[in-house]
Amino acid sequence: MKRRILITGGAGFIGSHVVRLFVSKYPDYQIVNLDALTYAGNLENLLDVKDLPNYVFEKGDITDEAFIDQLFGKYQFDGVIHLAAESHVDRSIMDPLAFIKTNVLGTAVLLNTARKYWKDNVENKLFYHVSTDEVYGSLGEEGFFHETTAYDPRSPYSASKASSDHFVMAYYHTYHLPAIISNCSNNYGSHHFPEKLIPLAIHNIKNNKPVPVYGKGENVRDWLYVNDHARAIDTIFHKGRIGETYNIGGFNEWKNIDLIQLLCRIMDKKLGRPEGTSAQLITFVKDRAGHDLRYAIDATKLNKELGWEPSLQFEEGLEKTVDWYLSNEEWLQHVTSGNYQKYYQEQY
Ligand code: NAD
Ligand code: TDX
Repeated sequence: MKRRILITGGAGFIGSHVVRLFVSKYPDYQIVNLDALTYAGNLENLLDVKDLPNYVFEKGDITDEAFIDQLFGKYQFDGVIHLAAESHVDRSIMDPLAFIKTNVLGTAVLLNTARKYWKDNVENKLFYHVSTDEVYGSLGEEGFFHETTAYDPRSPYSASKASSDHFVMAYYHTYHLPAIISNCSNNYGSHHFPEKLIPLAIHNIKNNKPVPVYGKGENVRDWLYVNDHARAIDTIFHKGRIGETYNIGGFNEWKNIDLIQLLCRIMDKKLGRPEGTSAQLITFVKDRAGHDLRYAIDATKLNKELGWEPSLQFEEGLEKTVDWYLSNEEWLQHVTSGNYQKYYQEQY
């Protein structure tokens, strides 16, 4: 079936991987990438696919009702994969309102417009909302987040994502808008903006700068290779059940300090430095306010119902990620100039 799909936030980290997968795997689909190109959006992420005939880029803001309405009118979308968001927890602590605007209002504008355009015929329509495991709050030493776990967001970022999830389900129940949500764990891989732990650490180790570890480094995250998240989105978009939530994760938990130690060993090897050199850069800094202790996703439903599973072991994915950063120096230079410097100064 030929489809017209709106992907929001396609110039960002995960979005660019989703756009790349869809335009190359589905030559019959028209893929429209809508992105405001904030500090996190970068069309250099899509240089390899930008000239494909089934791909179009539209610059615009998801909170701009008139623009979104005009876009739906122009393309008559039958699917939306919504990734556009403010995504960094530390920035949400500095400026919560920006997160409420984009993540809550922006999602509501998209839902409302989809509802308007799809109201007479919802057949073969789908609003797919990409969300995070952070909506479930923080775990102790044991247990997992399941699709039925009660929401308990604790940062302005996770509160804004939780709110957007609630609006998606409200539109499903109230207006019968066909919708699906997935909640994924921490992603890593190429094109990840270097404000986030893994690319920040790679960048700093390479440049012999301190690697900041918050608190004692005991917080635990469940890491998934970004291409595996994109594959999960593809699977759920095509095979998921309307009105359902799917958790996506790698069953791959790491304490931050252990992860950074592993990364230091990989970097020593790749840079030809004596073992132990990079680890000397580890610097414990003030903890993040309200720092969630542990996230762990149970992705059994997605595996059992739709057959998805991660394709890579963490060490292999991390090596591939390091290789990408070491051979894409120009990309890193571009994204770490200008505004990034100001943000980085304010952080420490
Ligand atoms: P990102 O910050 O790298 O990219 C976000 C993109 O959205 C950027 O291209 C940005 O320009 C765009 N954008 C921001 N505000 C916009 C607006 N008002 N209008 C239009 N475009 C706008 O984020 P990411 O890490 O790729 O995350 C993508 C989505 O996946 C987010 O919804 C995030 O909550 C979710 N998610 C991320 C992770 C993760 O580990 N990174 C894990 C689970 C879920
Ligand atoms: O410099 C750092 N030092 C450090 O110790 C940074 C940037 C982070 N950390 C810690 C905080 C977290 O425990 O590392 C862990 C990972 O931090 P981030 O990379 O900022 O990710 P996190 O806060 O876990 O959120 C990410 O995963 C879920 C994404 O940014 C979210 O968009 C996603 O929803």
